Amino acid sequence: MPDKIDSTQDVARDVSIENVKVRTVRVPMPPHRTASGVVAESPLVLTDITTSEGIIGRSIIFTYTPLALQATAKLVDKFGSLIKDKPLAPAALEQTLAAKFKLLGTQGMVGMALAALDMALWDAYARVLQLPLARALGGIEKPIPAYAGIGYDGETDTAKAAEDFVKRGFKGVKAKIGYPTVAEDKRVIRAMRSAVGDDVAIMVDYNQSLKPMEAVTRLRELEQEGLTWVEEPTMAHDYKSHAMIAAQIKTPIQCGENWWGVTDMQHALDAKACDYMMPDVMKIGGVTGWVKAAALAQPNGVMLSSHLWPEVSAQLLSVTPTAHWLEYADWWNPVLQQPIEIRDGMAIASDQPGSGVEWNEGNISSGFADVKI
Ligand code: SMN
Ligand code: MG
Repeated sequence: MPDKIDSTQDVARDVSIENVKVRTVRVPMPPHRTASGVVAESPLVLTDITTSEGIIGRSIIFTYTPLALQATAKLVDKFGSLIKDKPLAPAALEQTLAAKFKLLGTQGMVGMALAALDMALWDAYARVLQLPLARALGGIEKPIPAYAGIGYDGETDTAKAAEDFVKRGFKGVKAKIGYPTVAEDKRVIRAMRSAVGDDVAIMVDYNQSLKPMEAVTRLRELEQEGLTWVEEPTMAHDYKSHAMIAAQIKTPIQCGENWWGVTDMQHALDAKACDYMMPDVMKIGGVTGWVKAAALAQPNGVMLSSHLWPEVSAQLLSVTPTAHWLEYADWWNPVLQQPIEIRDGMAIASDQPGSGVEWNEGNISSGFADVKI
């Protein structure tokens, strides 16, 4: 066997975890409105795992509200102490850590903190192998169709935002709806359609805001609008009602961003809750969780899209047999050295070692005072 291959294997085998560093930042952003609340800023936990080789793995955790920021960071720090001096073996560490939370469970902030470590461990692992994450997972990076998200911003502003994204090359746009009446929802959709034309995919997102029967009556009225999907019409964990809606509505139903781990995904599959699935790499359990979700999606014939985390998700969708759409958002660009590139509407997964997460330390240390978004 050639020496080169032996030495690479040895490098990966001997690496252990030396240090886990955790920071918090609050990145300003234009408010993102939904029918179920506003995201006014991006509270992020930034994790750096330093290995014995000096290679650093990084991850971003998004806590939605600053109220959960410090507590989540504390958990990442606390759990980080459990992996010090352990071999850099992300999938094995995921099992070791999960075992410690069998009685408590791994939903909520516990799961977020575990995902912070998992994503940083995989980033470090890919960097040790000097491969993009997609290749470290045995695949190859590939372009993924990207759509851009638009808030609950009314007819005129939603249509204008959609038009701007399409001018930038996006082939899909998703708007938050769930206005007081279906007539208003329809007006927003039609304004978007007339702004972007027939060749652009339009998705809509109710963010869990409708009662199940209300969803059936509303969505029936939207069946002629040519929507690519309707997302989370009702409560995320009410799989039975989602199944009832999906059975009666022709437009594909999309769900997944609120599933905690693949067990939730399995429950959704068992219930036939939706046509498409879009796990969130953090809530589904990091890279390890996503890989399990991708494995579950394929035999069930389910197309998988991503939720936020465009850089990491581009790597993961590259190795997902049923990859569908990547959700584009630029909210965290200020902390990144190299945000994901969109070329002709496709997300281009980084061909550099790692998961695509490298800090813009200048912006992070400046506290974002001067960051223009
Ligand atoms: C969403 C993402 C982030 C914050 C609020 C809502 C969302 C989506 O539902 O699908 O992008
Ligand atoms: Mg959504």
